[in-house]
Amino acid sequence: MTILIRGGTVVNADREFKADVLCDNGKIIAVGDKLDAPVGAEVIDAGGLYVMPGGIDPHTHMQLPFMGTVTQDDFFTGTAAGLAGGTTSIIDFVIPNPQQSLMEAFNTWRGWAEKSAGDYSFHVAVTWWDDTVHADMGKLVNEHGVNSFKHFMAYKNAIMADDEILVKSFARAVELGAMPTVHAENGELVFLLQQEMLKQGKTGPEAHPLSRPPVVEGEAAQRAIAIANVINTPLYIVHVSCAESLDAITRARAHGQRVFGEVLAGHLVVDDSVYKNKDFVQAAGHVMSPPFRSSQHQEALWQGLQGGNLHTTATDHCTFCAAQKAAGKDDFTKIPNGCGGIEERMMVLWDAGVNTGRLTPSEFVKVTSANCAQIFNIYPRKGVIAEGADADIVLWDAAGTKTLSVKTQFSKGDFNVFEGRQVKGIPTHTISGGKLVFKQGELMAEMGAGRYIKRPSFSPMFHALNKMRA
Ligand code: URQ
Ligand code: ZN
Ligand code: ZN
Repeated sequence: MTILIRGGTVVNADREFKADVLCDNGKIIAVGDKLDAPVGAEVIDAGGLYVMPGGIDPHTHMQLPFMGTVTQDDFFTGTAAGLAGGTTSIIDFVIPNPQQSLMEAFNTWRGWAEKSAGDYSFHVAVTWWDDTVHADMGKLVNEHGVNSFKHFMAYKNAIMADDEILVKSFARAVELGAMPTVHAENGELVFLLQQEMLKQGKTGPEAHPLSRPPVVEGEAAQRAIAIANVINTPLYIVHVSCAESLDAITRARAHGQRVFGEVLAGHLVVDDSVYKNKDFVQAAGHVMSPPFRSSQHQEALWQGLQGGNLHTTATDHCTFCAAQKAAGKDDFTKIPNGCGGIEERMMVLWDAGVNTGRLTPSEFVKVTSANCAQIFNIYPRKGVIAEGADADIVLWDAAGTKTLSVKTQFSKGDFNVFEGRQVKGIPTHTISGGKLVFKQGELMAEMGAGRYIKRPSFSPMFHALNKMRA
């Protein structure tokens, strides 16, 4: 399929410029002035629109088995919803049960993801340790294009990685040229506080944030940063939600340590007042970890994003419906943790970021696409409008408006944490793998059209530099 995008303003992480963009056979083959339309090409008039790299969401959980149930969106519906919001690639998670072979889990998730409508890749979680885990990490990096390993420091008695696992896995990652990532909450403290809440008779969703205060996240972030420092590996901290963990990242970076931070669109604009809602469905619908925080943390997170101490935005798209959340009706610790957002992330970031002057359009591209591609080593295949890059493109109408709602979302599930939010700045067209898959509200996602994206390991130099710093 040949597509010529004519008359738009291209926005990359480094600059904005007027140019036409020609796509053929899944790739961008030309970016320039007044390009001719090849015979048979589809011409899209991009006059007055921005032409940007398709969004990359580095944190999703499609059809995740978790807390006794499975998330609503599968790899088709979840990636299709992403395309409707301008996100053309995801990095999801393979999460082996403790004692389950990493390779076996990886192959299971690969099978689930074949139905994806957009491109996908996987972080693989290290939830236990023995020599087979050590060996499987090597296979995953050297044979399967995995270059990042996740560690849940929370979720005691389930998938929590203790310090021994962190140390052994980080050391293995640095050998392999792979990036360790962490969900930074102290799982022991969360467990203690959860029991305390229940003992005090606090069983409702309002107890969820009380059982995971910011200090619990800040401690775990600092601990992971210290371990990474001693082992000399870079570190990526997912869903940074509060000033405490952001401060730990900022301090580490100020001392030259290579630590990257991810922030969720939800944590940037939704605050903890949601948990005070007397309606269980409304409050439980916002139960995710780390929880939504009080408003001063949002300001800190925006400053982190603007100041370069937070690098990517994500969603942690992990959708459960009201019936699933009701599992925790009488005990908040049993409410499946997770919220959606893959469809709304870019619109929320544009509306709350660019329209307020916090982000320029180029900085928007950095935090929704380019930085993620660079951190996870798939740039310039992804994350830029340039000759040779994948034809993953979103056309953006800065004057377009929309009210975000479960009533109009493509994502499955019966809840939307951005319900009722009116945004200005919306995608009008999404091109994925060189095909037009979304146009003026109509979604033409194709099951199975998405490809598994291999992410090469980092060069030894990357770590040699680290060692030089010691
Ligand atoms: O912790 C995560 O990232 C997964 C299990 C999704 N759930 C959540 O509450 N964030
Ligand atoms: Zn997490
Ligand atoms: Zn997650």
